[in-house]
Amino acid sequence: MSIKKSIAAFNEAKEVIPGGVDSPVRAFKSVGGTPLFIAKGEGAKLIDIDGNHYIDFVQSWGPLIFGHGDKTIENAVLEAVKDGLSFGAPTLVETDLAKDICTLFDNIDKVRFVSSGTEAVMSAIRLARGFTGRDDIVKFEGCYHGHSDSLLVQAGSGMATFGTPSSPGVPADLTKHTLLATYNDIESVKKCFDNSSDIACVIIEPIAGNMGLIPADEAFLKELATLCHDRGALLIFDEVMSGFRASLKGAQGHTSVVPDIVTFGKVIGGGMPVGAFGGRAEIMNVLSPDGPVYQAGTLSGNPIAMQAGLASLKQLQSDTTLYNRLESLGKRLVVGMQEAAKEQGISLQVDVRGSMFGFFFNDQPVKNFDDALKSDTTMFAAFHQKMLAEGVYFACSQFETGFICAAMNEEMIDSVIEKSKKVFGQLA
Ligand code: HOZ
Repeated sequence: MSIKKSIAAFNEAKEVIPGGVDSPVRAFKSVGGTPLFIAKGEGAKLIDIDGNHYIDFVQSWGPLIFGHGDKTIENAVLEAVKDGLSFGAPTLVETDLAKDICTLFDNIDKVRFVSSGTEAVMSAIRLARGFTGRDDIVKFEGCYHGHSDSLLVQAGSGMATFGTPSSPGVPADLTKHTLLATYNDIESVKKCFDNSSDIACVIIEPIAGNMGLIPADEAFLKELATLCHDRGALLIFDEVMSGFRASLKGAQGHTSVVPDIVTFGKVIGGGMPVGAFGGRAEIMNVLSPDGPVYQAGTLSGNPIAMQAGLASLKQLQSDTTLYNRLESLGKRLVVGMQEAAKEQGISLQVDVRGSMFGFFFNDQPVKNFDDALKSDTTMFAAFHQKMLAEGVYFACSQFETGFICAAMNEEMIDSVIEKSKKVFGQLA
């Protein structure tokens, strides 16, 4: 397999784009090799500019639950484009999409749209602070909530991939209100509350996807919700990744815990740049122009992105067996890979939530960031490279999640398991 054109394209990009990429994890730095430059996506497959085909388990880092080039979403976008790209004024489709979300979630009376997950979370935090009149926030080590200043502390995703605890350029003054707790460890959260009476909110990825896939335990989430409630802090579920991925109701389809605010991104835009945050009316009404908490965006609620999101959500709601199908494909994949690895004496820890899957090169259960960091990243890098050469495109970091899309089938999954058998044999 030749990737000559991708190598040349990467070198050219590096001349004019820092690191040759517009988002750091894409650079393949932790797995070695060259990022592939993509020419086209077709269903479950990616085609690079050298003409190589890959089964794509990244799916644009989550948004494409129907795979590349889904006709319904494509047509919705093409129709919308004919009427204009952006108005910076209200359109009917924003209300349609908002109604869909509010109907789906009992705890969401109102929702506001933005253009990215980062914006959604940043705004949700400001809202929680404005609503409670408090300044401190609690986040968990290894959870990633976008790249706004106060959340870039012990963050997952690219920060975990590159082993950076926090970013230069973020003044300590801006992170001094961010308290850190350990995922799945309620005592660590209690300590935060013992140390501060000024906690506005606790933000959590209830199904963590940015330190690899680590779901929160139900008992932990319940205690967390009680603690927040008792101490007058809001609980924010960051469902930018798990929203409409882990189930139609995201993590809320897997837990009885009800958060005060939920953030969305990725799937909600059907592949277009969309983020959203929503909650009870009493909280959301604090937002400007009804209330004093300011939040805005020129392209927020952009009609093309809204139509893509609406088309995506309508399809998700109409196919009642979809999530079960995707989850069984995910389980088939990780269990097959786990068995193949075991035959070669390699330990894999695996998990699946709806269409999200994860695997760690680790011989111990992974419950938090520290556990995840003990994984064998050298082995992961070798596995990643060799699977790529076999035409399988996994996320280029041990600390990211894999995604199943509706265009995949059992035959495709079985072919990947077969390829993994060959690769584990080479790695043993
Ligand atoms: N932070 C994203 C994954 N968790 C990566 C986004 C990208 O590089 O496109």
